[in-house]
Amino acid sequence: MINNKLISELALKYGFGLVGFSSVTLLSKETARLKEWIECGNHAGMDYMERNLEKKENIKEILRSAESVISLGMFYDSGEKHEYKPGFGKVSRYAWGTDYHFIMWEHLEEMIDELKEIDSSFEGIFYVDTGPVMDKVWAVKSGLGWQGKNTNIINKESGSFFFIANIITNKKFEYSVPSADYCGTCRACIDACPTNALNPYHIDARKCISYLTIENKGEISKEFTGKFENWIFGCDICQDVCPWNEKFSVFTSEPKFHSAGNKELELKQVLNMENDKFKKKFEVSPIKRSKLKGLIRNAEFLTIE
Ligand code: B12
Ligand code: SF4
Ligand code: SF4
Repeated sequence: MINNKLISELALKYGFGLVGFSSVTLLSKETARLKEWIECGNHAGMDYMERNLEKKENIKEILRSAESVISLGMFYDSGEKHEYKPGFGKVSRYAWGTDYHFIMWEHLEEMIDELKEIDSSFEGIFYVDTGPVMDKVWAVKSGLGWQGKNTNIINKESGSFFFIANIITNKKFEYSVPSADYCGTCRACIDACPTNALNPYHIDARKCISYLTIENKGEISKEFTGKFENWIFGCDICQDVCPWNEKFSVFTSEPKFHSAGNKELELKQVLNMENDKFKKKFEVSPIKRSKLKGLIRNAEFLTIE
């Protein structure tokens, strides 16, 4: 029988260290905030954020029979640290190994196949990052953690270095209790952000190094010169300074998240890289997303800093 216990066992078996359950509801308040965030231009050039708002609000538009959302978290902190090497740019830890989408999709497919074998009436559609689902909102509803002032989801026992997957399903469960907010008076993330992208519980992607080095298709504005703290792809500052990560970060059990030699990239090597070499080196890495053109732009920006 499909119940909380079985799902929790399977989640662990397939590498998800966090699991929680929420009942399907309309996300009217959250999508109103999302709309406002977009209307103020905070999504920068991420036009895809404007699409499918109706599905984000009502996930029954994705699965008519939806009753619950199973939220899952997969840890990716390998325990390794950045090294400070002159002439090298730092890569965000989420991109040190294999692209998390590939790893999580594979495990989710296997998990859903197993659930369908146990009960052929089980319906489940999963999303990780891409897709018309507000991953963080469901993770909070399912009790995986609270949304911190740095806007990431933080778990009191394990920090925030985990990716989120959500399975929309037709089955009912006992539902989780959302976590309290444990940010308190802390504002370490806000004070540490070198580009002032954060206000409590609010991010302006136009100023976020993660956006500027990954999603951004254009140039990097000169206003950020000298402020990148050597990040060439993504940024971990607002999570690295968070006391919940400093004290409680749980290390990943997935060897593919360990560094594949991509923790720091040599700027000279990036600037002289040919497309064939780029494609080969980053074939299964999240770094592929910026394309060679974007990575070279980032390296050039760091060399003028
Ligand atoms: C767009 C996007 C980005 C953008 C915008 C970041 C953001 N905070 O949204 C950019 C490119 C900057 C980005 C960066 C990163 N991302 Co990203 N990103 C997404 C994506 C695709 C959509 C998120 C979204 O809807 N944003 C829109 C805004 C409106 O959402 P929001 O900031 O959460 O806004 C809410 C709050 O402001 C809240 N709110 C408003 N007022 C108040 C008041 C209070 C008191 C509270 C509590 C809340 C609150 O309401 C809003 C709506 O719910 C999700 C995947 C997905 N499909 O959901 C991944 C996702 C959020 N990213 C993720 C990751 C890992 C990252 C990076 C760490 C990668 C990196 N190292 O470079 C950074 C972190 C930067 C940061 N500080 O957030 C993970 C986060 C996992 C986690 N544990 O939280 C996700 C969930 C992907 C995944 N499936 O694992 N990302
Ligand atoms: S990821 Fe970096 S730039 Fe973006 S909000 Fe966090 S500290 Fe600021
Ligand atoms: S650094 Fe402090 S304020 Fe920021 S998310 Fe962590 S606990 Fe919250």
